[in-house]
Amino acid sequence: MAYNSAKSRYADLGIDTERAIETLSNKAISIQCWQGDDVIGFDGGGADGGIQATGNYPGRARNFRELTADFKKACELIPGKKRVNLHASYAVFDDGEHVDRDKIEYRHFAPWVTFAQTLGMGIDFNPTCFGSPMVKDGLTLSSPDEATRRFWIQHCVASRKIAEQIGQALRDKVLCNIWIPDGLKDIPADRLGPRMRLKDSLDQILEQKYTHVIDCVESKVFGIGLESYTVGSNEFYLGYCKNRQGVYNLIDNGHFHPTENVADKIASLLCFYDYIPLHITRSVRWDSDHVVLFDDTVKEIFTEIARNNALDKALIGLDFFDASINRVAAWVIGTRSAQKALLYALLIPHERLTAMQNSGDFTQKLTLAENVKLMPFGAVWEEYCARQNVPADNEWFDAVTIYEQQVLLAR
Ligand code: RNT
Ligand code: ZN
Repeated sequence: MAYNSAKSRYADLGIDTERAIETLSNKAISIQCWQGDDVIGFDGGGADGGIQATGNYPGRARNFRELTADFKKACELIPGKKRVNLHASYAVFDDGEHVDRDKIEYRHFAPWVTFAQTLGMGIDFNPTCFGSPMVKDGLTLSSPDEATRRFWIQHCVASRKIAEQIGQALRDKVLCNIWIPDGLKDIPADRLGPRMRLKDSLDQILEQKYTHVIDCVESKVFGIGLESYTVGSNEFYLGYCKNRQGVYNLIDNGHFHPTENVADKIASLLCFYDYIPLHITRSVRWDSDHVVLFDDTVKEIFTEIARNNALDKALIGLDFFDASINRVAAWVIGTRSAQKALLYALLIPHERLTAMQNSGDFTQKLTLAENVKLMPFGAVWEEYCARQNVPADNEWFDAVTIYEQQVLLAR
């Protein structure tokens, strides 16, 4: 059998494939609900603020029933532990009901909690500070307009409260991630003012202490139409989090200059933080949020996590939204690719390589690192999928095709 032979070849390198499979199966990946409907949500908003889903593939989910059905279908084809990552714009309203973002309550998300419970999954949460007429001149929490800023503070306060209640209901911790689009197209006259207002907004939002919420803030370098200045930059949030116990800096690998190595940032954050929330994405020329692939960037990020035994610290979420291909397939490809990259990282002989680095055996280190690349990794992945009762890589697409014909094309 291919797996047994792979197992013994990895054993020769000192790697226990059984342990890697076990570790992988216990690590939850938080799957973003917003891939299913092009970040449109249920409250009439939509994606803006410098992000964009492009394409018009048929079958977009238009409501809670459709989105959860699609999400469930994708999950049937994805091995391992999964979580549902929600945005506040996915509030489920009763017929005819509508409340503004500053007035949302737990009851609007109770159907999601029931859904997650039936799938045995946890939930993560994000206030939605975009896609709303209340965004003024592209600004939310850093707005100089006090009414605007107050609205978004209240939205984030409401979101954290909902996250706490979701956590209580699920007896679990909920990652609550604040990302704001705030920035400027052209050269700022004032860089400090917006940041001081953002700091004050965050202080107000985070004042209430919760036991079921892990708070984080997501930095960014630029967005479409916001090319010259982003208020919530990485330095801003790193500084903020360092001064504020229990608030973490979320790293989205699409939010840096293309030549920056995001994996390297993880080993810096690990010196100072006990959680490292992540958005795994794929940027093509800009923060385009293409579907995650089993590529070098993702492998390197997970390698950094695996080699530092930081799996409990890394809170892995996905962030992509592609409207040009089957959306269920996009979830499956992206999540399975991330899991592959994690398994790949778990099957690298990190201890040997580190020992070679420390003893100055750089030639041998480079040789071994190259040799690892052609190890029979695929056989271990196939074994994992089989044990998890999900289709193999060349088998799951049929299920998506049937679902597309029976469900998606009928919409
Ligand atoms: C935007 C951020 C943010 C969003 C989601 C929809 O650049 O990456 O995480 O993609 O919240
Ligand atoms: Zn993100």
